[in-house]
Amino acid sequence: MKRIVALLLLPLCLSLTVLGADKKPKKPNIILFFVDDMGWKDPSFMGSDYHETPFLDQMAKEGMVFYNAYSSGPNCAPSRASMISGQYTPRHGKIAVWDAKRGPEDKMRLEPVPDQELSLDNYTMGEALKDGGYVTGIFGKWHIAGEASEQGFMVDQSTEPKEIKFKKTNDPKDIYKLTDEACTFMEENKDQPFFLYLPHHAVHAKWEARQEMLTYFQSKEKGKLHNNPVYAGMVKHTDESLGTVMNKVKELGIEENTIIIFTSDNGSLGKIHQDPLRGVKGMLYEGGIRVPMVVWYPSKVKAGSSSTVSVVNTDFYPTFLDLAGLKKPKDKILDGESLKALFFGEKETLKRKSIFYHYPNYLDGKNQRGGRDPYFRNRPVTVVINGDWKLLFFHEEYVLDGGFDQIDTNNMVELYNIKEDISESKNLALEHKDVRDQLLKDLQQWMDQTNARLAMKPTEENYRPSFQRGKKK
Ligand SMILES: [Ca+2]
Repeated sequence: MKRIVALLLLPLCLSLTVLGADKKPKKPNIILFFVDDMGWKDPSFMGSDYHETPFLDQMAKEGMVFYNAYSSGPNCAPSRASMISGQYTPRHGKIAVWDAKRGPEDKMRLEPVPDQELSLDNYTMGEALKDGGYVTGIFGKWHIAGEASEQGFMVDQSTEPKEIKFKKTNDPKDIYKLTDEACTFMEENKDQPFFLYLPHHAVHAKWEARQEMLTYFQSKEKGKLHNNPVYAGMVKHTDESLGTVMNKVKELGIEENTIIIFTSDNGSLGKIHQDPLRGVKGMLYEGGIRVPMVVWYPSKVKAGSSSTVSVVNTDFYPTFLDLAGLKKPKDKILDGESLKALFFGEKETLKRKSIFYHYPNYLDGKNQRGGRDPYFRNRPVTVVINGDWKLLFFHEEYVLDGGFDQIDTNNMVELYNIKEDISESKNLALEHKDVRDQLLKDLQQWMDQTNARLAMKPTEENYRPSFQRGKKK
């Protein structure tokens, strides 16, 4: 009898043990595969007629594609600082790459808001995940002030672009070296939750590809949209890295509990066309900020799913906390919103109404595609995207050309319906004054909340705007 009871109890005990193990939710491994300067149309599945991205296409088939994904900035440092801190630029001050005054100074009508470094006091997503029990590692381009190891990355194998020696290594942008390091990191940490941040130096200029890849694309028929063999080669090398990472996840048997997010830090250079998008890297037009984005998490994210909700990389910080079951840090404002419910197909919208950009700086670039003027890619600007509508507010015209009172004639705003006119070809500021003025109100409220300052006359202090009649500057 005892023996029978024991035999009966044995499977019960075993199942209890299993149940017990299941009760404690396992934190998912998080892999952020972050590419530099890859445009919205660069992957095959997004419409390139020349590039080849078989692994990314496969990831898109097995995961979820975000067709309206945005970077939080039009170039490297502001986008990365905003993503890692989870905050818009006015809160952390990293608004520019190198300098807020880039380009011909005699053509700058205002003094830009000075660029600041991301403070070491800023509690980053690296620190939040580390404190939440994750092993955190970075392999590639940090490009924010200080060291990644000081901002929560326990394994810091970040490098500067100048350290890449392609001629010597035959490793374009160190893609294969970084991939190997990332795979070793996963092997070593597969039994505990890890956060793998893999910000490749690719596909940033200067373009590099191995000879055999180059030969292949040189002999391939050129597309109408894309036609550069070196760039195409570099894109394919990067795609191979993604494939290696995905295969390593499968090989380690952790694919059920690992989420991979693929995206880019900003739009592409002008030579790599992104038609129908207007503008290039460095501009706040869609070509500068719209990026490819795919989420892969086989056990939770439906294969072949997609979303047209506008998302931005500042959403990643709260998303990762949410996925990991961690609380938002106290005393820290996170500007993004968790995307977890979107990923899991539980919701189809976000609470947020708008996405904002604040770039009160000058960025050089002569006669660039889609630019507003021939001297700069960016003049001081603040932008709001609200659903189908997008408004760009230009500081120079506001400060120097009559302010809000002269709004109908001074060209201080551009308004686009980006659903109907994704090319931002028709400024509707005069046709839809109601929308224009409402968006300006939203912008002003946001600028007050974040203390976002205007670029100013050189003798004056930076201040905030007022979009009310009769309040003349
Ligand atoms: Ca970049």
